[in-house]
Amino acid sequence: MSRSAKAALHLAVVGHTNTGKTSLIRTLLHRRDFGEIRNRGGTTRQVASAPLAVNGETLITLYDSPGLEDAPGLIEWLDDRPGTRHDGPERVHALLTDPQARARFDHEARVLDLMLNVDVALYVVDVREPVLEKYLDELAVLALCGCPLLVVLNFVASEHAREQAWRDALARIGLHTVLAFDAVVRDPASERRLFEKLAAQLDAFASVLEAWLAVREREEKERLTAAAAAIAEMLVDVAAAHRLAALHSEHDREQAQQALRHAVREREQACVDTLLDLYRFGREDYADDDLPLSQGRWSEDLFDPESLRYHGIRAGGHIGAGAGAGAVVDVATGGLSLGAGTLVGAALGAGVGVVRGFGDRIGDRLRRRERLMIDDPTLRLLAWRQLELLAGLRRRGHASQAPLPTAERERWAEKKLPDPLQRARRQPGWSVLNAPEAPDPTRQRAVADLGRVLEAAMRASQSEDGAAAGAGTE
Ligand SMILES: Nc1nc2c(ncn2[C@@H]2O[C@H](COP(=O)(O)OP(=O)(O)O)[C@@H](O)[C@H]2O)c(=O)[nH]1
Ligand SMILES: [Mg+2]
Repeated sequence: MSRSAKAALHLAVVGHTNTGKTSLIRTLLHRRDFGEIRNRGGTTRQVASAPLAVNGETLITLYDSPGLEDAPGLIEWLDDRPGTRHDGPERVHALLTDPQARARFDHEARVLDLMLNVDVALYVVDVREPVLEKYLDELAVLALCGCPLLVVLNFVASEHAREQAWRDALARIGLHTVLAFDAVVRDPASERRLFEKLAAQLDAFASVLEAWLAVREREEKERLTAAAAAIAEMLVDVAAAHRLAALHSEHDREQAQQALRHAVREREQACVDTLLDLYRFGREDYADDDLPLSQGRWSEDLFDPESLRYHGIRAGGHIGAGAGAGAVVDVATGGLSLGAGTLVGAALGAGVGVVRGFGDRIGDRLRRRERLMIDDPTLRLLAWRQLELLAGLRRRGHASQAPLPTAERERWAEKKLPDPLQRARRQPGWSVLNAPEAPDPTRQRAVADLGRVLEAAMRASQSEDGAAAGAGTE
C-alpha cells in the first residue's frame, strides 16, 4: 500500500435543498444513520462532518451542508459591490464578514464558509428539475470560492430525468467534470468512479484517494467472502438437518416434518438477515424491486411447490415423478420400494421438501424410527435464492439485469450438488439444527469448500467491472 502520511482530503457536498446531499454522504459512508433526511426542504441547517477512516486514520472528511436557497440574492449582493472583481474568494470573504449579509444569508453563508475551507466540493443536482436560472446562480457563486467543483447528477434513473439538458448547460458554463450517481444506491462501481474522478482532478490527493479506493475494494472482497460463508453455513446446516420420527406413525412423522420445515425456514431467515446486515441496509431501507424480498423476507414459502417451479428446479427425477405433495420418499431407495400408501401419506397437501433420509439406517430400523431430511430440490432452491439475493445486494440499482447468469442457474437447478453438501447429508453432527454437538473440524472444512464454490459463482456473475461501469452513466 502506498499510503502517504498526507493530510486528509476535505470534501464538501453542496447543492440546492433536497437534491440528495445527505443521501450521497450516507452512501459514501456506507452508513444509514448519518444526518437527517426529509422530503421537505431545509433539513440540514448546520455543516456536519464525517470521516472516511481506516485503522483510526482519517483519509477523507466529508462535510454535509445546508441547501442553498437564495443564490439569486447572493449574486445581487455581490454585484452591488464590484470591488475586487477578479478575486472570487475575496468577494466571498467580504460577504461573510458583513454582519447584515451574514444575517440575511444565514444558510448560504455556512455553505460559503465551508467552500473556502475544503479541498474540493461535490455539487449535487436533482436532474428531474429543469435547468433553472437559480441553479446557475448557485454554481456561479460556488465557482467564486476557488475550490474545484465536481458535479454529481442525481436521480438519473428517474423517468423525468433531464440528464442531457443538465450536461449541456453545465458544459456551457465550463463544468465538464460531471458524474451520474444514484445517491441512495450503494453501488461499488459508481462509488469507485467517483473517487477515481476526484483523484484525476486533485493531484495532491491522488495517493489519499487511491488508498481509500483500496480500502473499499478490500472491504467489498471481504464482504463477499463473508456472505458466501454465511450461505455455506446455512446450506450445510440444512443439508445435515434431520428430525426423527417413530416408524409407521403418521402422526409422529407429520410432527417431525413440521418441526424440520420450521427449523429450516428460520435458518434461512437468519442467513437472509446476515446478508442484509453485511451489506448494511436497514430492513426497511430498500424498495421491493431492488431485491427479491418483501420486508426482509422471501415472499414465497420455501416449501411451496410454486417456489421450485418458479425457479425452474425440477422436483428431481424419481422424487417428483411418483410422489404427491407432502409425500415422504426414501432417498436411498429412490422411493421405488415404497408402496403407494407410503407415498401419499397423511402429510398430503402440506408441502414439499422433506424426504426420508440418510444416517444410521440399520440403527434407525432397530430403534424403530425414521429420519426425515430436506430434499435436494429444496437445497437447490435455498442456494439459488441466497445467491440471487446476494447478487441483488451487490448490484443494487441494476435490478433490471438478470441477477444470475444462465450457467449458474442451470448449475443450481439441475447439476450435481456440490460435494460438501452431499457429504453433509451423512453428518448429523454438522447441523446446528440437530442437537448441538461438539464442533466438527471436518464440518468447517466442508463449509469453507462450499463457501469457495459460492464465492466463485458470484464472481462469475459479477458485472461490477464490466456491465455496470460500461452502462453509459458517464
Ligand atoms: N429515488 C431516489 N431518491 C433519492 C435519491 N437521492 C435522494 N433521494 C431522496 O430525496 C430526498 C431528499 O434527500 P436528502 O438526502 O435529504 O437531500 P438533501 O436535502 O440534499 O440532503 C429524500 O427523500 C431521499 O430519500 C436518489 O438518488 N434516488
Ligand atoms: Mg440534507
